[in-house]
Amino acid sequence: MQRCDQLALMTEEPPRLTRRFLSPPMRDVHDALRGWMVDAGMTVRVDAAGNLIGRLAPGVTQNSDEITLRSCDGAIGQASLREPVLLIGSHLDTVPGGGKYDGVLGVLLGLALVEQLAGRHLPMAIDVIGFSEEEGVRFSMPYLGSRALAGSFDSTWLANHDSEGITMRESIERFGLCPDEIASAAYDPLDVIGFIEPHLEQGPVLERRGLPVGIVSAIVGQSRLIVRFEGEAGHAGTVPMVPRRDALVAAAGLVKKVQEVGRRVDGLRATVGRMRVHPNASNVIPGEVDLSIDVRHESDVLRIAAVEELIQAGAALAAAEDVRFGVVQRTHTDCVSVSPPLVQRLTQAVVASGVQPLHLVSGAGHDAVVMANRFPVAMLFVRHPGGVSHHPDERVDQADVAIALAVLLNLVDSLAAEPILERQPVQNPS
Ligand code: HGY
Ligand code: MN
Ligand code: MN
Repeated sequence: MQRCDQLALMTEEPPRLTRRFLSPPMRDVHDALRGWMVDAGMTVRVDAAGNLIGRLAPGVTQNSDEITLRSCDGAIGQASLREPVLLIGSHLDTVPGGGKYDGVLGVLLGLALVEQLAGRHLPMAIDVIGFSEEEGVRFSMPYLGSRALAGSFDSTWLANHDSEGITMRESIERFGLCPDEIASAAYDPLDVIGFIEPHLEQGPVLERRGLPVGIVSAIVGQSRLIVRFEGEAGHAGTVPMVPRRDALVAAAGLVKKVQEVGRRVDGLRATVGRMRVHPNASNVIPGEVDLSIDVRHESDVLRIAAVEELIQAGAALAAAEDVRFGVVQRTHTDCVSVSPPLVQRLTQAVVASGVQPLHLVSGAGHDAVVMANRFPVAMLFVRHPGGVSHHPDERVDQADVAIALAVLLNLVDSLAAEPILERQPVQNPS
């Protein structure tokens, strides 16, 4: 809990917690985590996508000070990765003005687990992963870290730029890493026992049920779009009201439509969270507007139908205002299934910790979404008092974190005593 407090001070815009992909405070987070991991006997590396990974080697744990950075100058020298490995972790980036547990809690639970395992003989390695990017804030593209580890990072994304015009390639190089080596960050599925992501629930279910932890049964699909309205800028005082080609008037109609569709389709979540207005001056008719649209549903069919309806509505609203309309960027992840054998073990571990097992669907996206395309995954949710997330009021109770840690210890015991032997690439349809 103290470490969560400490990492929450590492921010781009104090006192708000904002930590985007490979921003300067991410380096501070790496420094802190590296120190704790080395003290816990782990070998630490940062891969070319900026994921920080601490490895606890199989066998009796011992102190280690080996630190590697996968930089362009070839300073590698990392430990052999060809051994069965259990992956545990979550992301280190945050949304703007985020809370101090979303992501970080899962990384620190992995580290605390390793600390608890001190002196134990394990037949497998444990990698605690701090993913570099999950929220999609800096480059409007989520899951950059997990895509690298799952081997699905598309190198054309390196040309995308952030709001300051810095390309993803430049951001990686400025952090001292080599973007052309991202492909080598991927794990071989034959080595990976599974990926466990502990995470704050970010919702009210466990609190309502009076349970400290829960087991994720599926993660809903998610579509993220950026759409653009292009009208004609002009003088706010001299251009008559008719005819005007006001991009923001058309965009405002779509914001309302997103809410309407979200309310009409049972179980749908639809949000406009970001808008860019150009030239963004009070005395200029808006000439161009970009909107983000985030759409989620347990059913991929209903989600995609909603996205198509919104695109058609955008086109109609644009035509009514005589402005142009287009989809600039679109990413999808389908609803993700978790690994039945791993979830069964996790469920047994929850029961062994004295907690009634509850399975629940995650409405939030997680690194597990992408990892599930290549590896068996399971997620452990921790109760979230108040259920407010992506907000500074995010909270978690220490007693619940202690139970989550006990569950993870029970899970490792179970996997050490009786491995899940079949390790092969999994195919989720994202
Ligand atoms: O947006 C999400 O669901 C996640 O928190 N990145
Ligand atoms: Mn989040
Ligand atoms: Mn998260």
